[in-house]
This record gives sequence, structure tokens and C-alpha cells, in this order.
Amino acid sequence: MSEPPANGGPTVLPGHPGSMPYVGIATFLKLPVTTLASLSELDFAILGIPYDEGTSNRPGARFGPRAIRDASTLYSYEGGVELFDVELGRAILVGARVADFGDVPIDPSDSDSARAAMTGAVRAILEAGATPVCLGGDHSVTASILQAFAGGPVPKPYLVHLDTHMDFDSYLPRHAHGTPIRLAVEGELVTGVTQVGIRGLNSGLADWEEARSLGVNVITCSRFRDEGIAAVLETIPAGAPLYLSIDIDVFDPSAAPGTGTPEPGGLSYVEGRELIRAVAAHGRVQGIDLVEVSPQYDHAQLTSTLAARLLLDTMDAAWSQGTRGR
Ligand SMILES: [Mn+2]
Repeated sequence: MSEPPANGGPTVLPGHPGSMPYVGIATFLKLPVTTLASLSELDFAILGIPYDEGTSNRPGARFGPRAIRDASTLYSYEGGVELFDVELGRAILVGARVADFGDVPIDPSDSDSARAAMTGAVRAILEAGATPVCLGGDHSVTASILQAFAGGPVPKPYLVHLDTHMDFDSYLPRHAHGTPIRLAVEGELVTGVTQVGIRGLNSGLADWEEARSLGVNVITCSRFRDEGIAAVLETIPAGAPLYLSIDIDVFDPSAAPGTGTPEPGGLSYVEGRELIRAVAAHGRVQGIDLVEVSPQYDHAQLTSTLAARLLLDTMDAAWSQGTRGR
């Protein structure tokens, strides 16, 4: 065992070159922690939002950010200094400056202050010129994130929403996790919406018809299988600023069981990844969230590992296309 250093500091720093995945502090990818003062040096800021008080049935997504961070250390050999993607034949995120901005402070049962804190943290990232990458938390957090874009330094985004559910529910409380898309549309927080992967038995007919009447492009999972990525891209204005909201339950429960409202018949990891790459190349990604990872329903870290990998893919898709930028 090594001796502690004379200054009393840690013997292993997060992101220390050569350290193993299980060694060190489990920030996202074991990257350095950033503070408000150094946000402006970043291209991407990881933000945890450990909030699940919008959950309608099985809670637990408050533990999602920590589970995703833990799973992400799988990819942090050598401190994550190089992520060579064998299938792409190149390293990903080359030159991107990424750090972990920690978690939004959450006071349980004080949802108004929690939502304000979410909006404030995302606004700080946007004003610093970085792209927010938000780890949920349940899907209600997306409404508070999009609120940060309103009147901010980034143009109003077009929302691309991957989910089993439309999240356009009228029967749930206003700030529940089944309502963020309704709030985004009603609040005119986005220029338009495309939803992909919608399926299952939860979306009411009236909400379905209302969403479509308000211009929401709904691409069901079966239609996506039939018509592919092209059907998605033709709904999204080319070159538009985009916000990507990924509900982990868009994936099939066999690939991502650890979520509160699983639904059979979902996407595979590769289907989701290729869709996101195509969407990112079609527009300009200005913000990302990945929500509804609920680790107590997970097995073998399947869901949190998929989430961590997909976030790296998604950030690289935005970065490598040169589509990030204002
Ligand atoms: Mn959702």
C-alpha cells in the first residue's frame, strides 16, 4: 500500500492516467469536477438531476445519475484520455472539453425550488457557452431544462424526443413525468417536436389526437421499423438547433430493464445510436438529456451501461459533425 502524500491529499486523483475503472472517484467518465467559475472552458458539462418526484408509478430515477456515472467508469481506462471506437475506426470526442458539473441540489418535497434549481443550473451552462448533458431523474426534469433555454443565449431548439410514451398526458398532475412534452408545446419552449419510438398502452386517444393537432410529429415504434431513419429526418428542419431528450424506456426492456415504466417492443441499442447519429448530423445539438434510469430495477448494470455508452455516442455525434456551435 502506498504512503499517503505529505500534503494529506488523495493518493489517486480522478482521471489519473493509468488508473483502472474501479479506482478513484466516480464522476462521469472519472473526468474532473467543474465549478461555475470554470464552466466557460467546457464544450460539454455533465449535470446530474437526481429528482423523481414526478414519477407516476415506480420511483427510483433519483438514483439514475449516480448509477450512470458509476457505469461510465467502464470506459475510463487510462483516465478516459482516448476513446477509440473500433467500429467507427476513429477515436471519439477528440479535442472535446468535458467535465462533471455535479448534481442539481434537490430538497425532497420542495419541488418548486428543485425545478428552479434545475433551470438555474442549465442556464448557467448555456450562458457559459457549454452544451448541457443532463442525467435524469425522471422525465419531468426536461420541462425545467427547456425552461432554461427560453430567453437564453441559445436559439429556441427543435425537440427530438425518444420515448415509449408521448409524455403529453392531460390526466396527470402538471409537473409529472408524463407531461414534459405538453409543457414544452404549451409553453412554446420549442419550435417543434418529433417523437420516435412511441408504443404501448398508456397514451390516451384524446391526448394522442391533441398532440397531433398541435403539430407534434409522432413516429411510432412500428412505423420507425417500417420506414426507418428517413421518416424521422423529414420531420426535422435541416440545420435546426436541436434538443435531444432520451427516455431510456424507448429501448426494449431486454436491453434496458432498469426503468420505472418498461414496455415491450422497443429499440435496440444500435437502432437508437444510429438514429441519434443521423439526427445530430441533420441539425445542431444544443442540449441533451437522458432520463428515467432507475437502478433498483436494473440487472447487471445493463441499463446504466447502455445509458453511459449512449451518452458518449450522442456527445460524439454532436461534436464530430461539427454541428455543435452557436
Ligand atoms: Mn418519458
